[in-house]
Amino acid sequence: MPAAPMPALQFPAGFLRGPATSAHQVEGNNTRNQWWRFEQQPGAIWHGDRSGLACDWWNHAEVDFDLMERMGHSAHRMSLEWSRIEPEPGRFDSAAIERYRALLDGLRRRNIRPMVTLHHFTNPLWLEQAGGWENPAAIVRFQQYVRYAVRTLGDLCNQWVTLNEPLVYVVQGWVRGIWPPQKTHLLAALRVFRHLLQAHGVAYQTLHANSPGAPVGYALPVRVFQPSNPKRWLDRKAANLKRYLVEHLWVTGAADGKLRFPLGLDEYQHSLADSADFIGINFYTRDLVRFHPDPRQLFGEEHFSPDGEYSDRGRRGVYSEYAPQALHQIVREVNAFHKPIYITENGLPDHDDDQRPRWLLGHLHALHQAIQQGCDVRGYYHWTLTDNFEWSEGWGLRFGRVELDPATQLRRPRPSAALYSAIARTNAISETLVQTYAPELHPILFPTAAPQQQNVRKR
Ligand code: IFM
Repeated sequence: MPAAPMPALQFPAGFLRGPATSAHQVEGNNTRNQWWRFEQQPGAIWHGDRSGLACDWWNHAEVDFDLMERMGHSAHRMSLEWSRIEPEPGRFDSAAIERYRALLDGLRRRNIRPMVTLHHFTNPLWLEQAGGWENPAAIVRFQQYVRYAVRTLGDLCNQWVTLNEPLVYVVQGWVRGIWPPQKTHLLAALRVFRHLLQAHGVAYQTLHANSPGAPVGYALPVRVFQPSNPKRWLDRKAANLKRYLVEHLWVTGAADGKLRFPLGLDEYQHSLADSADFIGINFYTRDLVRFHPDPRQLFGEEHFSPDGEYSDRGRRGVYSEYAPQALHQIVREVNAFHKPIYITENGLPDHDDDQRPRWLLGHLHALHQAIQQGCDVRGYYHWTLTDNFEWSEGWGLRFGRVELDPATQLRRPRPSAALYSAIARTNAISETLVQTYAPELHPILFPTAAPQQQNVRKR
């Protein structure tokens, strides 16, 4: 007699499921920001790619909204493009706001709850020309834009993210120098970081003053740096230093309002204190760190485990190692701040979709375990629905559950689209889904069920 199926791994009622996107990566023709200008430089983007029409959301986002609805999504994290809303300093564009109102309304009519990010890597060209985030005036400029956005969109959006991955923005632009403004200048990097943290606090207050009931948070890039050799003191110190700079400075600053060294000397910022109603975690991988004397590497060289499993990004750089246990670890750590947690991004580049189903299941299982252990996780935003413009890697990395041909705008769902859709619809991971999409995970997700035949996938 066949064994009765095990009970599904059920997520709590109201747990939000849907994709995450950002304006520049999906809208198309965002010609007034610094990324558009950067893309025109020869050699800036892999294979000379450009964002171009991207996923054509400025004209036809509803095509993907329909897909989300059909896939049973209950939430979507998107961002606003500052350079559309304020194309010149102090001149706000009501037509852009009308389009964003239509987008937010379109989501709500499909029963998809929007979470809106106000800054996701791009700046208006005019801000960039005035010194960008190195200039403290950016904080006031950002506040004015945020005030306008919440006053004109606040009736349609009741959850806000101030800034996306501030540390990624700083490291890529001022430490590694591979994103605009292409600098390698540690002091300037710290200045920008400090201004971003202050801007977060100011934006938090502005959002609350204008839309008191709407929760506000940030989306933190988390890489769970671990010592390459835990027995080596220098490796442990190097990993801890990275965790301090990349994660702790921000999270603790937004909790107690202090600008810690090297951002400041513990100055207290009233607007920053208790400035997160929730914590957003963007998780893609863990990093191993071995000590390195180079201060530009922050005294730690990042590398991946030699026997790890990698996404399409391979061993080249970031976002690559399969490490759901690190997601579990970080969720438990962040839970100590007693704030609701959202996974504001998680995904992988996988053009042939031979890993995505298993990675999805592995990470959702890690979250499920954390929830069972009492962590207050309220939702999971998968990066992403449709292939989109992946910054320096252009169209060379495919993060979508739906394949997109940017030239024709034709969309073709990959197998993982049906998987995530089934999870989203039922708010659960069933044994059948695991058997169908990643049987090798069955003993891990359903350890007390009858043993299944193992089918280990390629590395
Ligand atoms: O595409 C990016 C996104 O803009 C920020 N987080 C990581 C994603 C994948 O690299």
